[in-house]
Amino acid sequence: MDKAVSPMFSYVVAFIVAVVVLSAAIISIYQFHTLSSPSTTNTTTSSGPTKITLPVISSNKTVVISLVALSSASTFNLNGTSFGQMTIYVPAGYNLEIKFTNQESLQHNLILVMNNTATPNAADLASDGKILLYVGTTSSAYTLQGLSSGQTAVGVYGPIAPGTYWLACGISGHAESGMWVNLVASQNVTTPYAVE
Ligand SMILES: [Cu+2]
Repeated sequence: MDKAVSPMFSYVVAFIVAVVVLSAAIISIYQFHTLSSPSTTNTTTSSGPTKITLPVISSNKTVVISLVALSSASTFNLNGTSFGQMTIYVPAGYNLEIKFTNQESLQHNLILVMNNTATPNAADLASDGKILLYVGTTSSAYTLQGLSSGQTAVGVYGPIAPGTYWLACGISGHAESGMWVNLVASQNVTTPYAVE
């Protein structure tokens, strides 16, 4: 007895097998893609801005601001922040005692600028606002010279008028490369703080 399978039946079986194999292939490619794609959920590691209360010498209404060019961070950093990532809020009318330390081998200084642009965009920051204080440098040398590695300098300015300022490195190109923080003096601030 020859139980010959009809050609039509063979074609149908072949077709079903092909569909199953193709489906399996598509599913595994899809799963691989899903597993290997970066997840768009649960990747948020930031816990939001960090708020730091700044010390005040109440007897003479002085806010103490300490900034360090860290050797452990990018070259043009202040306390590890760059490009205005940090904003310091102080009460208008207070004095500022600004302590600057340079840990890096590259020289840096710190100047207080009442800025008239949103971000530093000139090699000489005098073009971006009015320079009010020089820390670790002088009014004639700030675009060139600063503290050497391991040095600390302190400057005092005040009383500060309401407005927006930068604390930035005055050496040509350093602020443009990110070495600046924002400072806001306002009647609405009672306790000075920094946000980064
Ligand atoms: Cu610098």
